[in-house]
Amino acid sequence: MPGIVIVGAQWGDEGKGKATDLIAEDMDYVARFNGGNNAGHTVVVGDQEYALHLLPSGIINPKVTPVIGNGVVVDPQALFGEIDALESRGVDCGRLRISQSAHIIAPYHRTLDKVTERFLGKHKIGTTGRGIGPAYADKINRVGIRVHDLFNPDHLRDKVEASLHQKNQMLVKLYNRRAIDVDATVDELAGYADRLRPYVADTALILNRALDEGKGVLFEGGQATMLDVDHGTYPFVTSSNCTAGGACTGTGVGPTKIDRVVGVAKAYITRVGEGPFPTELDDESGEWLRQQGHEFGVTTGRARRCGWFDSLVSRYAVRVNGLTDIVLTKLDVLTGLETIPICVGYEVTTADGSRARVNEMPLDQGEFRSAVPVYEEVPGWSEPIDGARTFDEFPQAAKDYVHRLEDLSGCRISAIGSGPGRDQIVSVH
Ligand code: 2SA
Ligand code: GDP
Ligand code: MG
Repeated sequence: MPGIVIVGAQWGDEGKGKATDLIAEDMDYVARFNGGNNAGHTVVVGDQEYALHLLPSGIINPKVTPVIGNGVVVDPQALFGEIDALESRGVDCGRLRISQSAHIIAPYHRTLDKVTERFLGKHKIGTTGRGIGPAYADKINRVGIRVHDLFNPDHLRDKVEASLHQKNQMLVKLYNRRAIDVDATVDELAGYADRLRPYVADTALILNRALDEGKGVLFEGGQATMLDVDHGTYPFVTSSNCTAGGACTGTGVGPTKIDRVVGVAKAYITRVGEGPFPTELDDESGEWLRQQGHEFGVTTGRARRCGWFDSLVSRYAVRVNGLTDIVLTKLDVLTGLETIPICVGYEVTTADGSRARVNEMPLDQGEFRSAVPVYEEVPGWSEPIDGARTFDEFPQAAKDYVHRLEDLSGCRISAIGSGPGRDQIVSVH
């Protein structure tokens, strides 16, 4: 059985939750490797819809052991809230295993996230306000608190003091806010220890042993390629590695154990938060996509920005993730369009002020910000496809659209989503 990585190929919300739930059918473990409860992954099973944030999408499947890897940032309050909500609906979360080395999102990280965004003003990132950036910043600054620190009260106090020392000076002097109380913070975090203990494990050991024994491990990415802190549209990114390499560093499993890397892409594109988005539609077509595709944030409820499929983005995602195949979702949403534009290049303003046509993702953010999409228009279809069970049943124009995206992306499309339901997915051979 293989090691399979699933990543978002665009700016997120491509339907990774659904793809993970499906591929998890044949897997023994599903491990989250990055991000935290900023994620919103939807899984629809029959008439039940589950919105997962911190927990791996495999949690719905009783045969799967869900794992939160060391690369994830864990907000204990959010974790227990999510476990309680799922257990009240009959989903058993007792199998969950959490890395002892995962970093904790403390209450002050949430405060700092919101304060920083407010002070950034027009330069804000449009974060989810869940404390993700400040928690990862502490990890990199070596003043983070890890899961195992919660089990040693003296150690925990030292860590909280070290972390709050500089932050309190900043909060008081720069932001004119009250200092955060060390004692109250230590008490709150220590209060989670007993409930957390049974879930905590050496997850790198568990996953490596599982792979060595021939078991199947699915590595589930949060957010997406274009939100990756290294490869995304920096600074309008999240603070973790959402690309395939993050699966290794975020779980402690080496790249030689990975057999397949699946990129999930929507048949169009959405983005939440700030930052450049060349194919964004700020008109009635964008509103049409938002309504047809129900494009609203699963975590914050924010309206998602919508635009046409961008083949520079998908080609880039194929490259930086080493994708073996793409799962294309929400093709059904495009039904009813007479023609469908596909972005095949950009007109950008270069550093010397001249205009140029580029066919690959410009890594200069100035150029990217100036990008005007060059479109190719292909015929649409009017027949609904949400009931199709095989690729052959799709209208010819839908098949041609899929093949064109495949050609432009330089990667095989292995499955197509034709609706939100678990069974609304069609394999492409
Ligand atoms: P953060 O909170 O520091 O990670 O925000 C930084 C940027 O990352 C974006 N981001 C997301 N983009 C799409 N979907 C996400 N999850 C939720 C969902 C979003 C929601 O599934 O709908 O409910 O609003 C997600 N999480 C982070 C974020 O918009 C910033 O651009
Ligand atoms: P994720 O963050 O990548 O897991 O995606 P989200 O759950 O945030 O957003 C994807 C949305 O699209 C969810 O509401 C899914 O139920 C829905 N969805 C997934 N695949 C399909 C599809 O093929 N067709 C339609 N219409 N909806 C889909
Ligand atoms: Mg989402």
